[in-house]
Amino acid sequence: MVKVITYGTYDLLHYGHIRLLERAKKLGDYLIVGVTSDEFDRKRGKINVKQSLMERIENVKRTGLADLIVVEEYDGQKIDDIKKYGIDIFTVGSDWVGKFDYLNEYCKVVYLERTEGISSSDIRSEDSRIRMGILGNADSAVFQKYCLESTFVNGLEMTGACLEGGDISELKDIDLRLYEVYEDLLDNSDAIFVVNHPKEHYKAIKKALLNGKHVLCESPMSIGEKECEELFELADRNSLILMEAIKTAYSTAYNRFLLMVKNGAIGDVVSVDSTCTSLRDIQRQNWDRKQSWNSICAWGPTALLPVFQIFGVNYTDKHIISRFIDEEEKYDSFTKIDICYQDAVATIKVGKGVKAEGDLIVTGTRGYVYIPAPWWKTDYFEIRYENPEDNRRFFYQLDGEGIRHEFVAFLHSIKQNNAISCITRDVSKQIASVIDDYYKGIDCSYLKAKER
Ligand code: C2G
Repeated sequence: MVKVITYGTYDLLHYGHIRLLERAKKLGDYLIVGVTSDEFDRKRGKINVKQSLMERIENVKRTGLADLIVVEEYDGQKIDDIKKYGIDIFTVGSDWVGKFDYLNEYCKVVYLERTEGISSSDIRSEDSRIRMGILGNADSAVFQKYCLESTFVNGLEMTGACLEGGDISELKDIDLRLYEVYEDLLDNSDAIFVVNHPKEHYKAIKKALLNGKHVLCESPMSIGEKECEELFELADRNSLILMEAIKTAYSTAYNRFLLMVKNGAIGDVVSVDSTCTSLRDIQRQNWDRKQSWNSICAWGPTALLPVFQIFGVNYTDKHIISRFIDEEEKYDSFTKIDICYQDAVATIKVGKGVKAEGDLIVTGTRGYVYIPAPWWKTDYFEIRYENPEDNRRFFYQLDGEGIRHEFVAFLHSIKQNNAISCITRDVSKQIASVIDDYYKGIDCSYLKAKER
């Protein structure tokens, strides 16, 4: 009996896949089909897969061509499977020519002609083409980054930009249609990515929702819990998606770390220490304080995210300590916030005018989690115990700092008309509330910068 094996994602099964499986079957007497797991696809950069692993397995099964279906979960599994199942022939479409020649050491490798004119990514793009406009006041480098990230997301087209309060000619070298006024951007978009100054977020989001547009907004969504609540209600009333953007929340490693902590990997969590600093912005030549986000807005949401996601939002009290660059503008160079719960405490430190080790440490009664700087671009974390031999290390590839994953979640939410955000609404509202208290001076004390 000649045994054949082939692998694939088989998302939105189409005749290109089926023709491949038919010809693979004809190469021998017994065909094994390896269907890739969601995690394995994400790890190898396939972030747009629409269907779950079970749906994809079911579709392959229904073809009746596979004698056995296995799940491909890790690099190197092909060699293990070839040995385990005594495979005679490995086959795959000709788009992979050369990539699997190394398997000739274990079995015969056959590349079958790929069927032209059909692909899962084309199907994905057709049925979920969303035109996204960006409303910002950031520099063009940031717009470049967002445009690049959007190219990895099937069906998402970054179509236009509006630079509020900025010089639109700064964006001349990005391939986006530029709009002088926000209304024109709205008229030519299905969804808006709001990244202008946080003080303008509430107004910009409300206008987009009232114009029937979905909204993804860099956190904080508003300055004040009440406004945040009002925006979510407005989105629900209009069956629109309103999602908060904190890219860390969409990194696989960050979500794995959170899951392990919640599953008790380090025992009861007693403390979270989260630090985010960067001098880059204020050291830039053309740094403009009026346009620039202060430390609490630029870094506060990210630093607060693990605190509220681990302990929840019902803390007993907090103390905000800030050092200003500009007291009138409430532009802080450094802010530390201590947050107390019944049975735990958290400290965040954020700063655009200081430099510190940007790590995240989660203290537990059995061990602790250590995420090294820059922890917010989470791709690696350690779980450490008293006995170092029990320590565990985890690495999950993070492409694009998590922005493309954020876009995928936003697109899926629009498609399913159901917000599948990694950030729950109570966390969004509490972030808005803490920043509101900062501006109102509630629970605050201040460090006096040294007179020069
Ligand atoms: N295929 C094809 N014609 C198409 C599309 C896909 O012949 N129009 C083939 C691919 O070459 C592959 C199989 O169908 O052999 C499954 O394709 P995908 O689901 O896109 O998965 P892919 O990632 O290409 O699978 O490690 C091997 C990879 O997993 C191969």
